[in-house]
Amino acid sequence: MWSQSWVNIMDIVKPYNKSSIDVTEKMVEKGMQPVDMAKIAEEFFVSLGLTAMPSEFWSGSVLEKPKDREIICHASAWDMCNGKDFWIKQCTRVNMEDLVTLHHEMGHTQYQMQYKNQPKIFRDGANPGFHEAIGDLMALSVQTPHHLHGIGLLDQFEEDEEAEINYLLSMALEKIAFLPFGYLMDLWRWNVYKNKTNPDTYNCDWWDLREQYQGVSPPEVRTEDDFDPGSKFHITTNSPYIQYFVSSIVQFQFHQALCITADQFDPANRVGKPLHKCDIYRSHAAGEKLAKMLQLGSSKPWPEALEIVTGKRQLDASAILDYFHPLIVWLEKENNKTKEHIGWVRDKSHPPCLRTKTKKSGSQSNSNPSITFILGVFLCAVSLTKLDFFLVN
Ligand code: X8Z
Ligand code: ZN
Repeated sequence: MWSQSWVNIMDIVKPYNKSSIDVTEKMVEKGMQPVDMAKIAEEFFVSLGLTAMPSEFWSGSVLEKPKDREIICHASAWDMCNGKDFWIKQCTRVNMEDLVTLHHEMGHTQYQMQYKNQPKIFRDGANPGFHEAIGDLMALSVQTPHHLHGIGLLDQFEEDEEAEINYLLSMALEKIAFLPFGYLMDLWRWNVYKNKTNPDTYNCDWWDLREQYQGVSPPEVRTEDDFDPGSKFHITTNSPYIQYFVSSIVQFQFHQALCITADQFDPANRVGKPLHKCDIYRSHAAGEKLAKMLQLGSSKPWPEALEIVTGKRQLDASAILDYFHPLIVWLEKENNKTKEHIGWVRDKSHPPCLRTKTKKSGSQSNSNPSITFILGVFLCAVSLTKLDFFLVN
């Protein structure tokens, strides 16, 4: 709905006809349950020498959508701050997307458990982007075809160049397509706070950013009667979003550094040991480094935490470029061949959003004023009669 992930168009844009790297079918075929998916995620953390989920995690977490009540299904991780109760809440569906989300949530839990001995004030991520990055970092290894095969979720997979491009393209539809969205969410919100955008232009300003950064337009014309940013959980719950943008950068820095530690990536031999094939599974050396950073919580400035894992103190997007290098080369070649236009232009004859408002805002937006008045008089009369009755009795 928000075009924050484009991986669902993989079927249409897949360059080569190779076996699927989506393991959803296999998960269903195996009769996998949400708890089994959580065990897969836990096992990965444990393989690095990190902490297993405590019994309180298994008894306190909500891993499935309750049948008897409504809950907010947006996945979240909870530190109850007693050093024991670490829970997640996820209405897990049995599919690959939710398997990745389970790793994401458990990344929060692992971080919370690692810094539990810090004073309360430091029990947080080195910065919010670090907190969002840990589970995704695990998923970068777990999603590799080689790893999925190893844990019995992928029967066969090809290892030729075409299969690699397919894989990298699906990862790019997830990770690269997210970047403009991760950026514009808070850009829009900060514009609200700065009064650069106001209630009369909330929706069209949103669609301007969507078009400018993501290159998307709505399937039907929107107006100021609509409030599309409000469809996003983080807008209505006032949850900051820029951390997901930071996470998208820093998780590749962590991945690159830990892959070198695990001897799974060799910067001097990118063909033999490329970054996108790296799987840090079972590397205690990588786990030790990561744990050292996680245990700091927010007790040190984030560049210091970053330095422990990467040896660098700055956010740096070159690790993403490293990861996607073969795809970049391939895309440049293909786009040259097809003379593809790089970018997008607004179709001026079809504006995505009209800066008009037909409905009045407020609870009585559509009501007739005279009916409202008569109703008001009637309700007043009723309450006065009741008051009279009460006083008399
Ligand atoms: O909100 C989340 C997590 C919980 S922290 C499920 N994410 C963002 C989103 O869903 O919009 C993870 C990716 C981005
Ligand atoms: Zn998160």
